[in-house]
Amino acid sequence: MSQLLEGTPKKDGYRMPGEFEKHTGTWMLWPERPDNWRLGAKPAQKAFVEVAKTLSQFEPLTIAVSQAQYNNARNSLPGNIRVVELSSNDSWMRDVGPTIVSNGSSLRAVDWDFNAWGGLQGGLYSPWDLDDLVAQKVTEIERVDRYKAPLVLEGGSIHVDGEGTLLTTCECLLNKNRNPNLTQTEIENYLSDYLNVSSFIWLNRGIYNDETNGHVDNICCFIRSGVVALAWTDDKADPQFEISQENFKILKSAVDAKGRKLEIHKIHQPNPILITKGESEGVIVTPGTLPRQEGDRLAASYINFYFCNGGAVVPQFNDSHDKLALEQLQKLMPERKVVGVYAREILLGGGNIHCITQQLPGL
Ligand code: KQY
Repeated sequence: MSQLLEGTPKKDGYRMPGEFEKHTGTWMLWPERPDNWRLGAKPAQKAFVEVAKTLSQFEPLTIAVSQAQYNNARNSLPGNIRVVELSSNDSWMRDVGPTIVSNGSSLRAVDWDFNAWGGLQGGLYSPWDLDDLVAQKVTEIERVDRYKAPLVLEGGSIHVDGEGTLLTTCECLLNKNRNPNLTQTEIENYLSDYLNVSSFIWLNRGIYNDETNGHVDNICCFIRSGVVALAWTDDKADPQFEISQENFKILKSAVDAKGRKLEIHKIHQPNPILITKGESEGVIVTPGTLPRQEGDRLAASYINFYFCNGGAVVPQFNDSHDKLALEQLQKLMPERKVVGVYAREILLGGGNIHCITQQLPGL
């Protein structure tokens, strides 16, 4: 049972905890659609299994899967992972799942509107009706009561420090393909009401060529309150250079909700990763779905990692920067075990490890 609630989390004393705080568990979805995942999603499924096995060593994990893929998913995943049948249009639990808020003794959910990253003006596929119901279905299974927020928002477009500060990008949240009738102030007011935040850090743009319109979870995240990691490049010829410089300046002058200046750590991104001919040819072309073309640059970033209890699961690309990213992140969070998972197949679908996971905070 999950009740639809009146009011807002803020009025009721609930807040969104930082992802780095304790979790009850994690939810993921199983990849399947052949017009986003090459070769009938087989290689992506293997990568999701690796993420799932790694993550489930740290905390309880549930994977939602369609009826058609139930046996395949169940047989591919170890028994410590709960597999439930639940329909969706694709597999981005970060964006379609609920945002869970806590008052310290109980959890509630925020269920945002979802329009597939831009609706009919630049969205990535249509229809998205099944995705839009995922948050509600998860709250039913978890028996968590739910607020319906009147705002188009994906979980990957926000990060919070759990102490009143929210990090996002203008490129995404102010994009006319999300909430065209709302001003920045009106959007901030909704975020304040539904996440209980009071201070907003607006980065400009996200990772170069990110099909989500620059989700913050690919460019910058909180390591803990007061400390952020920013995707970086030293290559002045890379269009990412200017984007990261711009964001660094914004972070440098930012103050969080507690009045603190931020400690900023630069994490050098991998060298540009392009879609190969073979990878492109493995994806079925469907009208209205973003094509995967040979030579297109993928939005690769180590920042798209996921915190779990006592650990962090970090994308790896077989790139010369992989090791450094792992070492830097491990140094930044010595209390956690930082683990790399090869994630090119997830990247080929348009996101990464953070985008395919959604936490249920702890109490
Ligand atoms: O990065 C994400 N949060 C989701 C990416 C969606 C890509 C759909 N093809």
